[in-house]
Order: sequence, then C-alpha cells, then structure tokens
Amino acid sequence: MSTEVVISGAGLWRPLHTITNEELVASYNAWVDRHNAEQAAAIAAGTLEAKPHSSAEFIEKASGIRSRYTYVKDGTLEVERMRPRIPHRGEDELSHQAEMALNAARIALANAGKTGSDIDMVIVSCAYTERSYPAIAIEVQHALGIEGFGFDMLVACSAATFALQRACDALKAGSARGVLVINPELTSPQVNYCDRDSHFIFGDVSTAIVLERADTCRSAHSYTVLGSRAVTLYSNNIRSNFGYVARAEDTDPFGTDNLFHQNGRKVFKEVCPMAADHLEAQIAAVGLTIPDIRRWWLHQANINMNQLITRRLLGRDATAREAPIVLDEFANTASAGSIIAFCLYHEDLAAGDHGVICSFGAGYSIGSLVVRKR
Ligand code: CO8
Repeated sequence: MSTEVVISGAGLWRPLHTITNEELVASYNAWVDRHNAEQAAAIAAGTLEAKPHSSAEFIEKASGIRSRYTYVKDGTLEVERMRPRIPHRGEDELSHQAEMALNAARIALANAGKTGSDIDMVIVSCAYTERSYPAIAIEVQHALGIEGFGFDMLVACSAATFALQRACDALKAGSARGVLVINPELTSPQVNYCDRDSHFIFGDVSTAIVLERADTCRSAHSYTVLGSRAVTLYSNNIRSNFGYVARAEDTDPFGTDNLFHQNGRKVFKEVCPMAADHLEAQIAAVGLTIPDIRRWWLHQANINMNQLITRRLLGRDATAREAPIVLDEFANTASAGSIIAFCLYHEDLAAGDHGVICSFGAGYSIGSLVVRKR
C-alpha cells in the first residue's frame, strides 16, 4: 500500500512594511519627471522619447494589485535610489532570507504541532536566494536544530509547488519522516522600480508548509495529497539574468537587462490556457471532476488571469470563497502566492472536501497538488 502523505501545517509571515500603488506611482512619476528634465534636449531633438507617467488606476485595473509588503521600505521610494536599502549582514549573522524563512517556518511547525526533531528535510524554494552557498535551507535547519539535510531550489513562481512535490516523493520513498518547505520570497531587490511595465508587480513575503506521513499527523487541519504534477516548457518571455557569470562577461550585473523583465501580454495569453489544461488533466488523473473541487488556491500574479482560468474550468465565474484572491494585499509574491491563499483560506473546509494548489509562471513552469481535507 502506498504511503499517505499529508500537509499538516501552514505558516504565513508578512513583512512589517507596505507600499501602496499611490506611494509607488508618486515616487515613479517623480523619477520620470526628473529623468525627462535631465534628457530635455534629447527629447526636444526627437532622439529620445519622453517617459510617460505610471498610474495607480491602471495598476489596479490591469493586475488587481492595490498594495504590496516589502521587507525594507527605506530607499525604494527615494528618487535618487529606487531600490530598497537592505543593511548588509556579516557571515556570523542570520541572513535576511533565513530570518524570513524562520518566521514562517515556526508558524507552520506550531500549526502542525511539530518541532525541529520531527523534521529531517528542509527545502527553501523560491525565485531567488541571496547567496549560492551554504544553502539558506541549511542555515534554517541549523537554527531550528533539525537533524537531516536541507537544500535550496529555484523554480521562479513554481518553486513552492515543485518543492511540495519533491517533499511528497521523499515521504513516500521513506527518505524523510517530516519535511519543511519554505518560500522566503525576497523579490524587492530584483524589481526595476524605474520600469513602468513592471514596477508594481512584486511584493515580499514568506510562507512555509509542513508535510509528513498520515500516521504521524496530529494536526487539527490536515490534507491528504492525492496527486501532484510538475511541468516545464522553455520560454524567454519572463527573464531575470542576474548571475555570477556577469563578472567574467564584463557586463553590469545590475544592468536593467539583468533585472526582472517580461513580455506580460504574451505570458498572459500563453500561460492561462496551459494552466487550465494542466488543472483539468491533473484533477481527472486523481479520479475527480471539476465540480468536486471546493477550493482553488491559485498562483497570484494577476486577478484577470485567475478569473480567466477558473471561468474556463467551471464554465462560470468562481466565487471569492472558491478561488480566493490575495494579490490585492500582497501583489505577486512569486512562488508564495498560492501558498498564501492556502494559509488564509483552508481551515473552513470540511472533511472530505477537495482543493487544488496550483502555480504558473517563469520557465514556463506549472505545478499542482490535489488535496483532500481529513
Ligand atoms: N501605468 C499606466 N499605464 C501603463 C503602465 C503603468 N504602470 N504600464 C503599462 N501601461 C500602459 C501601456 O503603455 C499600454 O498602453 P497602450 O495601450 O497605449 O500601448 C497599456 O497600459 C496596456 O499595457 P499592457 O498591454 O502591457 O498591459 P496589460 O493589460 O497586459 O497588463 C500586466 C500588464 C499586468 C503585466 C499583464 O500583462 C500581466 O499580468 N501579465 C501576466 C504576467 C505574469 O503573470 N507574469 C509572471 C511574472 S512573475 C514570474 O513568473 C516569476 C518571477 C519571479 C519573481 C521575480 C521577482 C522580481
């Protein structure tokens, strides 16, 4: 008989600071005015186009985002700087992402009724890690007194679901007894706050999930994982090129080409049908039908994307309870989006109810888990 794997605890940590659309747009527009004034001669000569203003109304209408959390607010809105001013931490201090990870991990462990001694595998999975090694996961493992092993994995927006699948596989294979999957999404250092197309998209957050075998689970709210699937398909439409080879290429590692950029329209058009097809196939693969799904914990990039996907699946608009939206408060938090939705909207389900956690984004990558409340 195959091992029953359960999600037994979830944790969400919000950074202390927020930036509203209005604050972001005021700072961007001031930066644009200064840029256009500095380039006035070239603009008048027709060799350079004046940059247009951003708009809070556009941002909310195009994306559904109203605000975002940020790990450090200082610096981001300063026209002279346009990026957060994150204090450097030495090698003997806890790293920023390990701190974010621990904040969410401790909540998830408490909700699962577990301690570090129940865990033997830690995966820190997110869009970026602040260093290459030692892995942030090993730092977290050390801080929580966990025996076993940890590693980092990067799959952009699908990092969390892909890591949850790795956790399920390890628990089924018996190579772990308890797994902590953590997503410390520190996106703000990679956002180009001088780019009108993308300055509003991302926010910082940290989420964590505890998984274990059903026979060790004592949690009040636990979910059997009925099936999981991870798919990738190469696309250049969402890129972040920052990397260590820049030093040898003699290119600017902080150049705008190396920060997050995308062809948002193409992403929207290509990813929505891919995600809907993926979900339909995955739900059928575990022997369920679309009406069996009580909750859709979907990736949170754009409200219009989520509405399109659920409309295609359900043949009608999903209610706010069926497919919760959290991006109005959090913005796009890369891989953490669907996990935030799960953290905030899972306790009300009844035993036997089914739900789907699903991410989609850069790569392209799509990951999903079909779960049943115990
Ligand atoms: N203010 C005012 N007007 C604007 C602005 C702005 N800020 N930006 C664009 N406009 C204008 C444009 O100039 C355009 O004007 P015109 O029609 O005159 O040419 C008009 O608004 C419409 O522009 P778009 O076509 O670009 O706008 P869309 O309606 O397509 O909305 C979105 C843009 C919101 C980006 C939308 O396309 C979208 O959400 N697409 C999906 C994107 C997506 O999901 N991407 C995933 C990215 S994240 C990911 O996968 C992993 C990343 C990992 C983390 C990275 C951390 C940094």
